[in-house]
Amino acid sequence: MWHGKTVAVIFPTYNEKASIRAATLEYLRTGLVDEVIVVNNNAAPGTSEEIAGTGAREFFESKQGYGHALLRGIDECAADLIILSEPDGTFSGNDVIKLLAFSADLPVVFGTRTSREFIWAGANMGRFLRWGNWAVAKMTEMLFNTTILTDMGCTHRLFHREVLELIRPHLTIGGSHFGPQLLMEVVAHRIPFVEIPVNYRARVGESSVTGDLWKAFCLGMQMIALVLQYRLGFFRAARAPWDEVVPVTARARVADSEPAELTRELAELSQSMSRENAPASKSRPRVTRP
Ligand SMILES: Nc1nc2c(ncn2[C@@H]2O[C@H](COP(=O)(O)OP(=O)(O)OP(=O)(O)O)[C@@H](O)[C@H]2O)c(=O)[nH]1
Ligand SMILES: [Mg+2]
Repeated sequence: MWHGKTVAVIFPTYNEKASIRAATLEYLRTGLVDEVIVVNNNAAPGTSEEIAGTGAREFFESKQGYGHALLRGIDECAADLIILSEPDGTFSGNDVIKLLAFSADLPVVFGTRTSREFIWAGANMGRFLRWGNWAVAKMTEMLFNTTILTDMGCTHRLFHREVLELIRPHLTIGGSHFGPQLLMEVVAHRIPFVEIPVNYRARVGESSVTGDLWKAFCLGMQMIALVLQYRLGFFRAARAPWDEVVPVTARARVADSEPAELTRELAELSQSMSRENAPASKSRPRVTRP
């Protein structure tokens, strides 16, 4: 729970039998996550047994692919704040609070895996992946005049529920470049967002996407094609801008949900501070220099 809003984490799973239990518990242990939704995408045998008893809810999605799995999770999720992640050990539960902190100001918080200080030893973020992701993100930033973007495909992201409701009809990609499509739909709807560095650790087990350089290169090409298609207007024609559809800003909604007690305490604190910082009493004699 965060400022009266429920928080859910969605994990798509395919080949994470060895890490999914620890990942689920790591997120629940933060005390901020109300529920973990696991979408079993024809996952390795034994995955369900690993999830059992953790408190996570498991759904089964038979349509194969990263996008199909995440979409199923989104459709099943009723939380106010929805965090996407992966249960392969790469993302950290400690970053939940960072995503949530920015959710008070903006309806979308994207993670980036390309900040050097956050890339752990052994993480699959070599030069090619890091600069490739950065280059396509910068291209997007320039073509659409967005705020800073340095990663197109980081799964670790937070959305206010209204955002996903707005863009859900336009999410059509079932495969690996669903991540970039999600980002492009946020951009196309002109939904305010911020990108923050998140920890990126070594994966437990084999990566089936970006571990293979050729697959990663093809994914990069698909990302570039997708961005250009959006820029050329193939997908953008019928997008209603966020400000027109959801006129109440995320900031106002979070402020509304702050407990009255906290608001009163803050008011008292600011009053006492303004008293303390007020110029010294006028009755006090001025110090005159000789
Ligand atoms: N490869 C693959 N992953 C799937 C599928 N369905 C769900 N996923 C999930 O998608 C996530 C990404 O797959 P990974 O094998 O970790 O690929 P990756 O190298 O992390 O890819 P990036 O996150 O794009 O860097 C994992 O959480 C998988 O469980 C599927 O059909 N194929
Ligand atoms: Mg992964």
